[in-house]
Amino acid sequence: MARSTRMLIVAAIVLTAAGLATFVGMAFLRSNPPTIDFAANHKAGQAVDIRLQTVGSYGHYPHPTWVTYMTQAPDGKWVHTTLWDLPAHTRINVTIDQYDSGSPLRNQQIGQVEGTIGGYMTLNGKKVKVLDSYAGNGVGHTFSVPTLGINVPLYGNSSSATLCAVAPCSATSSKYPHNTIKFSFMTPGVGQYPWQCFVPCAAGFLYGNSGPMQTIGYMDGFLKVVNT
Ligand SMILES: [Cu+2]
Repeated sequence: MARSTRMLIVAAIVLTAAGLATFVGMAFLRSNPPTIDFAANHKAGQAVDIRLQTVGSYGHYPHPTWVTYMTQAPDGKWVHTTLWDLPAHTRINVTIDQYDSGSPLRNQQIGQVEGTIGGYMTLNGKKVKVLDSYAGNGVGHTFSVPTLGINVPLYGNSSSATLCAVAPCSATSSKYPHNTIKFSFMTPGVGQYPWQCFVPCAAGFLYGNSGPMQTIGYMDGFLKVVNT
């Protein structure tokens, strides 16, 4: 075989390999974390129910020690993601099972419930408008959508209790303490609205503010509001 032909074949193989690697890499970036579709088959005027949980440590690869949110998909499966497709101009009923501990807030403002329907949440069935983070177990996380003015503080569990350390915690909910927080809000028009936790809850990171606090799928995500 001529040298030029051999070089052509080698170049073709190298290019194909590089192309495949790029394709696989991009596919991974596109699909991780996945987006849960709460907008499919949505009928106008119908509310959407979402169940989430907050866990002190994810318990799995690649970051078993990172604090995280989890999302229950419409089929009941728990998924490690914070990305959701939501129908526009729709009431969203959120339930959060909070399995993590809490602490006093650095900024008392985020102990206030804001932007929900009625301006309140329920904490284990009781109506609450503001949490005093210096009382009881303090605040573990928040669910906050700055562009929509939404803020919901999540009451902590006693740090002396044995807390759930492997997500999802639902299968073992009777074993581990948790607080159940419920609230509702209206989605706006089509757009991507970032949401996040505002408690610096990333243990082991400078000021608790990097790692899971800056990673989609853990302590922040997007409301992807779509037309249905
Ligand atoms: Cu948090």
